Amino acid sequence: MSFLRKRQSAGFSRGAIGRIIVHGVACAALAHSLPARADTPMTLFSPADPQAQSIYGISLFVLAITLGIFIVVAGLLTYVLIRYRQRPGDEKHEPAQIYGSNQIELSWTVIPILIVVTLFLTTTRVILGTEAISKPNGALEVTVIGHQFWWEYHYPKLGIVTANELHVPVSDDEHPTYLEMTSADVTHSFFVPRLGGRMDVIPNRVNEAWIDPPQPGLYLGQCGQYCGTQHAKMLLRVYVQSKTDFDAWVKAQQQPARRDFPGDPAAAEGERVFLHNACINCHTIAGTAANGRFGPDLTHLASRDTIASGAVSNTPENMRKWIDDPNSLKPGCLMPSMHLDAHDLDAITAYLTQLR
Ligand code: HEC
Ligand SMILES: [Cu+2]
Repeated sequence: MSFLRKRQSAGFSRGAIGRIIVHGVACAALAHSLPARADTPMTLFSPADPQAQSIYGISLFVLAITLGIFIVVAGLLTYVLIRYRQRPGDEKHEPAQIYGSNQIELSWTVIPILIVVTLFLTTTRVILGTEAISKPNGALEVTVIGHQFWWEYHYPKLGIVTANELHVPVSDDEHPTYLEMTSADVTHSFFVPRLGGRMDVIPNRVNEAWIDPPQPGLYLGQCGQYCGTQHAKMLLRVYVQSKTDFDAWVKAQQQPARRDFPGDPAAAEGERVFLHNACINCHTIAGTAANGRFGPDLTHLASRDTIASGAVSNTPENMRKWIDDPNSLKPGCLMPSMHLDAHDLDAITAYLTQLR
C-alpha cells in the first residue's frame, strides 16, 4: 500500500466505477499496452504514482462521458441528415413545424445538468482527496522555484541547492516528496505527466504538491505554462532513486565545490577566470566568492546529465558552446554572452567539468 492509497479515502481510481471505466474505454487498452518503463518519454497514459493514477482515472471517466455525448449527438445528427434529406418533390412543402414540447425541453435541460453535476462531484472528490492528505513526518521537502527558463530546487533540511534535475528517493509508505513551489518572475507550471498533477508556479504565492513514485527511474517533464521565448526548452527531469543511491547523491551535493586541481592547471586557471568574471554575479559555487542567485547554482554542475534546463546534454563541447554564446543553444535565454576569448573559454570549461 502506498502512501496515498493508505490515506486517500476518496481515491477515484480505486473505486468500482473507476475500474469499470478504466477497462471499458478504448484509450485504456492503448495505455495498458504501453510499456510501463520508468524512462518512457512524457506521456499522460502511463501514470506512475498514485496521484497521477487517480487523475488518470478521472480523465478516463470524463473522456468516457464526453465520448458518450459525442456518439449520441453525432449519431442522431447522422441519422436525421440521412433520413430527412431532401428528396425530389420536397421543394413544394415545408416540414411540419413543432413548437414547445415539454418532454424534449425538460430532457435537454435536465440531462446536461445531471452530467455537469456528476463531473463536478467526481472531480472535486479527487481534488479534495489528494489535497486533504497531511504531510507525514518523514516527507522529503523540496522548494521549487521557477525562473525564465530553468528550475531551481532547494532541499531546506538537507542544505542542498541545485537546478533542473530533481532527485527524490523512491517513495515507501512514509517518504513521499513534498514540493513547495513558487516563481521568481512569471507564472510557470511544474508538469511531470507521469508523476502527480500539474501545478502552477506563481510569483508571490506558494503552491504545494507532492509526488509519491514507487518505482526508480527517470521521469521527464516540462514547464506547462507559456512563460516566454524559451518556454519550450524549460524542461525538467525527475530522478527517482533507491534510498541508498539518493543518500549517496545527497552526500555528494552537500560538499562544497572542489577547490584544488592537482595536475590539472587548466581547471585551476578556469577557476581563477570564472571568479574574476561577471559569472559570479549570477551564479553560486559554494565555497568560493561566487554567490549570485540569478542563474543556476553551479557547485556540482558536472554531476548533472544536462545543462540549460535539459536543453542539451552536459558534454564539454556543449558547455563550451554555451559559455561562448548561450543564445546559440537557447535563443532568448537570460544568460548573456560574455565574449570570452578561446583561452578563457577552454579554461572555464575545464574548470566547470570538474565540479562533480
Ligand atoms: C546575467 C546573469 C548571468 C551571467 C553574468 C552569467 N550567467 Fe550563466 N546563466 C544565467 C542564467 C539565467 C542561466 C540559465 C539559462 C537557462 O537555462 O535558460 C545560466 C546558465 C548557465 C549554465 C548552465 C547551468 C545549468 O545547470 O543548466 C552554465 C554552465 C553557466 N550559466 C555558466 C556561466 C559562466 C561560465 C558565466 C561567466 C562567463 C556565466 N554563466 C555568466 C545567467 C548568467
Ligand atoms: Cu516556464
